[in-house]
Amino acid sequence: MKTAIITGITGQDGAYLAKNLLMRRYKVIGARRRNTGQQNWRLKYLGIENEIEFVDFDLTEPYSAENIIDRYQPEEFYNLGAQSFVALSFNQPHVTTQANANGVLHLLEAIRQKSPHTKFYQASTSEMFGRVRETPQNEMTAFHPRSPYGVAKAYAHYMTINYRESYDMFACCGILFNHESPLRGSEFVTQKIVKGLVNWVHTKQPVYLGNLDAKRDWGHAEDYVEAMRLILQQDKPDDFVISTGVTHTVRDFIEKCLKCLNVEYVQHKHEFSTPNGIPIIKTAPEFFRPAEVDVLLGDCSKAKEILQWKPKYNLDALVKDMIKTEISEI
Ligand code: NAP
Ligand code: F7E
Repeated sequence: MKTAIITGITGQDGAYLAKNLLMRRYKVIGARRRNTGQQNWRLKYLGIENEIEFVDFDLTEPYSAENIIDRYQPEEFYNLGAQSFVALSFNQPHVTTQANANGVLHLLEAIRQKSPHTKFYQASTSEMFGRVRETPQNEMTAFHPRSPYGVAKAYAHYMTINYRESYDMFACCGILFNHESPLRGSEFVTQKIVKGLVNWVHTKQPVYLGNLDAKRDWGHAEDYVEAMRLILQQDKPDDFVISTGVTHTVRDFIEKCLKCLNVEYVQHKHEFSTPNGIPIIKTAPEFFRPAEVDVLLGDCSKAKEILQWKPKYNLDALVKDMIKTEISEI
């Protein structure tokens, strides 16, 4: 039986990855920080809360990393913990850097010193491409991050590669493009739209958003956690772009949701309304960012070839899954 530690176990990806590994008979150690709320709701939703051994952990505390790595000596370590909300990173750049950059250094150093056989997965991100230098983006595309979140993740990405090259560690980065699911946090645009529009059907309260023209390559988290697992099963450590290879605007996502909900609509420059003028989507300044990533589109040819990975969900299937779940929950 292999042991895997997952940081960020209470988040979207942590929950799906835990389920994936438990199905393969892993012992899963969930590294989570103390919290007074309903932190385990995703694990409960997937019916796996009782199959996980939890351990206290915070990315910002170096001893925390050392303690858990020394104690469990895991075969695999998936670092999915992060302050993951890009918009918040502009208001909390220090907290974001402590967790997303320095936190990763703590883990790498703890593995080097206490458990060098442990294979390490770092949750890198398409946000590092930022103001993109080429389209589509692949493993060789230069980074130009546009947020404290992206900058911190770029540091962690290079540090992971540096530990691999300096100390011969099995340390890998998955450069994952946006991935969503019914378990996505409600602050991210897809879930905000899904929840807002299902609520609109009942209340006619408009949903307030920011930039409707941003383009993202959206996949399904269930597909993407399988790629994480595959990355750590290879003969040699390496970095991989994980994406669908298709990009859509926020507007497209809204349209797909409205069609799924059978709502008739007309589009204007900054809003959506019904044909007789009832507002559905409006924009508000607080949801625009100081610097935006306008377009992301991933080229995952390397993952397809080496990992034999490809996504099962396209955007229509993702929208359907999210809307269906939201409707069944209210
Ligand atoms: P998420 O749902 O926001 O989950 C983030 C997790 O990190 C939560 O479990 C959170 O715990 C934990 N966390 C935050 N700060 C921490 C700290 N100081 N110490 C320990 N744990 C901490 O994010 P996700 O969508 O699952 O993403 C997983 C990882 O992939 C993140 O690193 C994210 O940056 C990266 N990523 C995500 C995407 C995407 O589209 N989803 C794409 C590329 C990369 P609490 O429950 O205590 O808040
Ligand atoms: O924004 C625009 C916003 O917050 C997507 C994280 O998982 O993926 C995620 O980061 C786009 C942006 O995701 C609203 O300006 C418009 O252009 O859903 P998001 P993100 O910033 O792309 C990457 C790969 C990660 O690594 C991150 O951890 O949608 N947008 N109006 C809005 N976004 C939000 N959140 N809210 C709005 O009202």
